[in-house]
Amino acid sequence: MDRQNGFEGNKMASGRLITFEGPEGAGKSTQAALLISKLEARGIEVVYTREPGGTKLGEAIRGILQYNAAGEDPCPESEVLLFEASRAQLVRHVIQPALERGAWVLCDRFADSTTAYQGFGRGFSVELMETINRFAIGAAVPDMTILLDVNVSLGMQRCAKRQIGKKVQHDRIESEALEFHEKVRQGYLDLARRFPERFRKVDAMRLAEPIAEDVWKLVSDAFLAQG
Ligand code: T5A
Repeated sequence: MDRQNGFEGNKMASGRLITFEGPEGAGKSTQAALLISKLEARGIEVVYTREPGGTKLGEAIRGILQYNAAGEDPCPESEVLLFEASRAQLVRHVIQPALERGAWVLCDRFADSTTAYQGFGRGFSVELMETINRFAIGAAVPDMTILLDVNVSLGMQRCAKRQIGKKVQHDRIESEALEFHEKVRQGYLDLARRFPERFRKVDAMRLAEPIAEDVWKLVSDAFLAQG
């Protein structure tokens, strides 16, 4: 295993895989959208996707994981395996083909979410989560993981604000206790320290625009500097 990266060092394709991670309300979707417009303006094909979801199977799993679509709560072990099933499908059906044709894939959450939420948050062995992640992602190793770091109370405030006037309220995992979300945040910070080659931590407790400027600098310096 590549100790700097956290995954096997068997990268396979000409495209780029950039993953956005962070606690609830970190602004992952907002920042992904801003980055997409900058990349597309440069003529780069971008595929945006999310976890759980991104395929028919993955979206069905998302309904089960977030809103109990199967009619009962998944037990913690099932929860891990459902996230991984969604991930395996997304990699084989969307991410891998896109990378092979040279597209850039921006993924809103990826394998590190399982390590942070189910490992650090739920208390499963981090090593076990990393092993299952490697099975699910195969060669789809992120080139860069942007960790949008936000404190739990600010992230939750943003989520609550977004919910105002909507029928669907907080989903199953979002509704976990604040202590759970604090463990998730600390887990992400731990991962960023362990894998500095791949992780880029960005202070997400600011307005969206300066965050987007930092994200753009990180991405363009890493991948576009020569062109
Ligand atoms: N999960 C997922 C696991 O437990 N294990 C796993 O392996 C995986 C893959 C997914 C849930 O599943 C869990 C984690 C999650 O609990 P989801 O619905 O996909 O849930 O939602 P999240 O990925 O958690 O995304 P969030 O709902 O937290 O939002 P984002 O994408 O981080 O934030 P965004 O951009 O939607 O912004 C949230 C709100 O804040 C505003 C936005 O306008 C929006 O209203 N906002 C800002 N406001 C002020 N300043 C800024 N800088 C702002 N940026 C955004």
